[in-house]
Amino acid sequence: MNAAVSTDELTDWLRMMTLIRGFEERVKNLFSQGLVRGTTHLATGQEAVAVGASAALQPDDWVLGTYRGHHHALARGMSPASAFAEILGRSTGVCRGKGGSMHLTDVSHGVMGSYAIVGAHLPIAVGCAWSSKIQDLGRVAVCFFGDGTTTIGAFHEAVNLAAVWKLPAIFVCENNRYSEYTPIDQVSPVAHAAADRAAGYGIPGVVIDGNDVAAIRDAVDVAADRARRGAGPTIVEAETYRHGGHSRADPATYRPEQEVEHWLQRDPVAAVRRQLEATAEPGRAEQVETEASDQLDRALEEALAAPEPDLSTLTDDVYARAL
Ligand SMILES: Cc1ncc(C[n+]2csc(CCOP(=O)(O)OP(=O)(O)O)c2C)c(N)n1
Ligand SMILES: [Mg+2]
Repeated sequence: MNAAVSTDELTDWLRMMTLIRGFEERVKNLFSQGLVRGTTHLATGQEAVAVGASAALQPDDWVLGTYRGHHHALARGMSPASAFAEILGRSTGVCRGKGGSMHLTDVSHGVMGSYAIVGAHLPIAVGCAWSSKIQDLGRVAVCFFGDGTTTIGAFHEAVNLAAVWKLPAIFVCENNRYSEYTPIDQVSPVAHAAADRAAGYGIPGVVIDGNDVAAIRDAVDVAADRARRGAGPTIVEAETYRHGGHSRADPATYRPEQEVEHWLQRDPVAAVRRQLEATAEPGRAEQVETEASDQLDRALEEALAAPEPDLSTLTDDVYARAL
């Protein structure tokens, strides 16, 4: 545990975290300019979970996330241009503009979907893990979900089956303390809504600092090793916080000011930046940030220039063709 972090790793982490943060800032602006239909759920403040977990995974491992899923998709390598295009409903989007912010999917990067129904993707992750086991693929399936999801039946069914069949699944709970507007301690009888439940399924449950990239990488590394050995799943509970409201319609006034301030002080992007500044040559962090920002500007320009899908493609990729 806690393998040393190199300057190159810190550079990669800052680059990706800055990219995710900047991507979501631009998405927020696009929505407020009325350029996008629907809604969006930002992961601002939770970037470390996606970046840390990805650092522990192999390119052919699978991840499944939620409607709050921009960070998972980008951290796994989805191109920002095709993610912007998807959110803007353009034909060059990862789902050809038919999925939008809540449904980013990119099988070529192991992003097996983002799901808007709370808890629905946990059994799907178990299906991925089962396919890996029966075909002896050596791949793990990582399922990201929120604290509130632990109160959904599908969470328990999925964890139970994965534990009984010793499937290579990793259940990563991003405990941001709220389920929409409800504090988790009002709906969970245990202190750690996900990890404390692990004992009931006879599997490890670990609680980690979800704003510490290295801690997440190490925890997922241990869980992935266990999964690949055939020893079964792990629940990793990452304690974190969303800086903004649940969705773009939520001003988040139900949260105590001091609580918000406490977590803003623990901003994971600023933390990685400080770490990099302490080890790299002067100017490295600014250079990384400028490059990420330029990359995003180019990606957004490309997405905005792309056409909307033609009406004739409406049902393409919607129905499976009979063989
Ligand atoms: C089955 C189901 N019930 C209710 C909702 C409405 N809903 C959307 S997000 C959400 C909160 C989920 O909270 P949590 O699991 O903590 O994830 P977070 O949004 O904090 O990332 C709810 C209740 C839904 N989408 N699906
Ligand atoms: Mg939550």
